[in-house]
Amino acid sequence: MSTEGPPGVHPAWLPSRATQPLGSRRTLVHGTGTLVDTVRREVAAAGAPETGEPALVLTLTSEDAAASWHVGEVGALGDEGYAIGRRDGVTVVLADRPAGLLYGFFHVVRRGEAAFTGEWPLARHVPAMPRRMLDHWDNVDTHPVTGQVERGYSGGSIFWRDGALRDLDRVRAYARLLAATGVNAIAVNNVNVHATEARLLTDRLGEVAAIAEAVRPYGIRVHLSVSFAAPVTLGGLPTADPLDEGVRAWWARTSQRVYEAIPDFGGYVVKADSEGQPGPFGYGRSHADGANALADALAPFGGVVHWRAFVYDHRQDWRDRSTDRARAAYDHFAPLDGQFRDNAILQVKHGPMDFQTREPVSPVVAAMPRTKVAVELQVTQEYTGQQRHAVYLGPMWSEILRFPLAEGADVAALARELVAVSSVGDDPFWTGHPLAQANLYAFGRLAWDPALDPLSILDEWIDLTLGPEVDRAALHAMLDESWRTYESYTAPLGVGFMVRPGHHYGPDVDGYEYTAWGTYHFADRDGVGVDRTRATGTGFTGQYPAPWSEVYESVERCPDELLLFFHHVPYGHVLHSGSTVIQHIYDTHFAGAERAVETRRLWERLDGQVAPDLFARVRERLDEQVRSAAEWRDQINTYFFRKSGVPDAKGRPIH
Ligand code: GCW
Repeated sequence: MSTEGPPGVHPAWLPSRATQPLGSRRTLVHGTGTLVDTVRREVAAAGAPETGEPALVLTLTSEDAAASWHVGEVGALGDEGYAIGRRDGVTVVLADRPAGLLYGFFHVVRRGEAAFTGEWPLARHVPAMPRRMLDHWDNVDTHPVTGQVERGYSGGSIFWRDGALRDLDRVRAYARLLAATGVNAIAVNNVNVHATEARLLTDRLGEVAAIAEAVRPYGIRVHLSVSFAAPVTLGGLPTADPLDEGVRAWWARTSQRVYEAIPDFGGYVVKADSEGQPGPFGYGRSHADGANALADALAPFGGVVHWRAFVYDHRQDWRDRSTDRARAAYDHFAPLDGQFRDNAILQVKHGPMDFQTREPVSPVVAAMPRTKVAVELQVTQEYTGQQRHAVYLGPMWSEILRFPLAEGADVAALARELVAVSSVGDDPFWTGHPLAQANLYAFGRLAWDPALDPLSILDEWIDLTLGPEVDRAALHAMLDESWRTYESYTAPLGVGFMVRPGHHYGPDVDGYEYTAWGTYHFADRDGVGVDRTRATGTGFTGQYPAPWSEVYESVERCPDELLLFFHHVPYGHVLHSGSTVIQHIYDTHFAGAERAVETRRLWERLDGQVAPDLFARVRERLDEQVRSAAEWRDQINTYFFRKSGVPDAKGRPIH
């Protein structure tokens, strides 16, 4: 096993340099199991000497070697937890189960030399969420409209090429990278399940089994997106009605075959009655009926169904201002609370709309106390610059996870799991934009521990990936505020979209305004924004628990950054910041585009400090970011100047 991964592929946060501190010291590994063997192989690959005094001991708590450490003090470590401490010149990692040993190993890698200095008592590390999952929107075939990876900005799929499974070396390296962040599940195919991909459930199951085998040594279980219509399209049945006995028997049989091929198979992911995908509504059944049919088929084998809550009317009449897409998930699902099986997990996008740069947290997360809810993030940057703009999303996700949505509970506490759409493709840097690797890294780390500081996570990524010697200050100056920078030159004050229809890159203020998609800003000559109040609007604010139902309802109390999400206000409305809405639009767009230029300038400081190909790739993307940010600035400013007739108080060029 090479520690650098497949040739021609960037090692990301696991270059051989990262395992050097460990590789220069004798390490003992005690225990048995596939994942313990992985740790042994990792230690050997790091080059750790086999003689001399041990400096690192990795042991299951059931082994004799654990006896001299006061294991009892740290309590039970569970399936994936570990404890790490250092005494008498020896660093110890203890785990109850093999997966914990693997995560403890990567903890040592992260700490580098610091893992071998000083003395510290055993500290316990257990994941906040039992499942930390990445969903791939990969297709086997290249789809005529969306390409091979839907919303993929990193080349083709790492799993399939030319309609067939690829060599899986790259997938093994991917699994290793993910394990180092704490991710333990992947769904391998697009939730929009096309004809070829539907067959991964049946006659092409062998391909899924091969992927499962490749990722298993890193503690990762495979899930599959399936079509709700599979009993009809694959099984030849006349119906996919979830209450039909024949349909239920088909799912049971099919799932049994899946588990025969993949004993640790994770389960199904389902996008139903959404954007054209089939679902239970077609049979007059509820989404609980639909989810439970699949959950029942998986239950005997310990599998779960991830049922997506992204259900809305994508054939809306834009003339009808009473229909509100933001309301849809709650309206459909909240009444079903308590009806879902234990092994059905409702997967809810973090915001009520669709992965926008700025949205309030989805009220569904607090509305279903008797349902297991997974919160879904988007690592792939569909709406945040498509990996052409340098946008570090750690601060956004941290803000979401820490948001106190319910009395005494933040989103991290309300969510049972964290899921995200992956950003990875067959690009040599994995993520297209090399700096976008930090997002993938941060997702896993925050899913493990949502309380982590996203800027410290960024430091970890920098240290591991680019080395401790690089100009860290320049990277922080580029990335710490980059999400807010992106926000500042795109759609203002939480109003969202304003992107080019279809591919969603670049500005088009009215691109979706007169379409059926339900994503409007309602700008006219007097004002802009969506009235979602109970008093005069769509009533969406009523889906929130107190105090948010009141805070968002009130134009005075609503936070500036969400003002246009919840209210339609005149251009002269004065924000908490003291600025008017129109002047805020001008100021933020001029400043944001300037910060993009500054970001590009900062990167020049890294010239000679990072590999030339990586340097060049980032530079090329920054050129595009600068161009695109200026285009956003000019289109947004010009649009609102023409609508409002209000000139910029500072007299800057508006066209
Ligand atoms: O954000 C939208 C995307 C679609 C995607 C959908 C979803 C997979 O534009 O490409 O489809 O969300 O999340 O299902």
